[in-house]
Amino acid sequence: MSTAKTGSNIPLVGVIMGSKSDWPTMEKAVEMLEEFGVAHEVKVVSAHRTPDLMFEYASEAEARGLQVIIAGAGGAAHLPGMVAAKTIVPVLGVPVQSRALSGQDSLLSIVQMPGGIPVGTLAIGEAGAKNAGIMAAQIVGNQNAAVREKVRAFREAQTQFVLENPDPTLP
Ligand code: RP5
Repeated sequence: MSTAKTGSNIPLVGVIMGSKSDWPTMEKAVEMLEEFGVAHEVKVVSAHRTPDLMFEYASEAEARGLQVIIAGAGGAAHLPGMVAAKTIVPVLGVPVQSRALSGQDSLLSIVQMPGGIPVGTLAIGEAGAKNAGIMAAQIVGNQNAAVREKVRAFREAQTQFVLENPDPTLP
């Protein structure tokens, strides 16, 4: 499997997306994983164009040691739900903003899972991708103190920045 890996460790988080065109959105998730030092891999896996690869990826995820899968897709966004159907590794779904319907289609495709097969669905677009990266780090951080403390520091710095910049009229 030609999976792009970052870092030398075995990946704990798999970041997959339906198309290369999803990368400008999904890289926001990867930026957060890199900030928190979470070993991860990145790959295009399409529910519609490479269905066998999608099944293989999902089927092997647990044995390969993945703790979270972040799956982004747009339009008729079946990737997160279908991956979730083939693994018990938690799946976070990112609705990519589509051209035709601004991501409303992506959101509804991902969020409306039938009871029994959960997908943790984030917001449409870059905010959702960023939050998926943070949430994946929080899940990994349950068992990894170094990651947990990096998430805590990020949250504290974010709070401090707002408190130190209360005047909205200043540049
Ligand atoms: C989905 O179709 C992908 O996730 C992407 O968001 C959308 C459009 O894909 P491209 O036509 O740009 O490859 O499967």
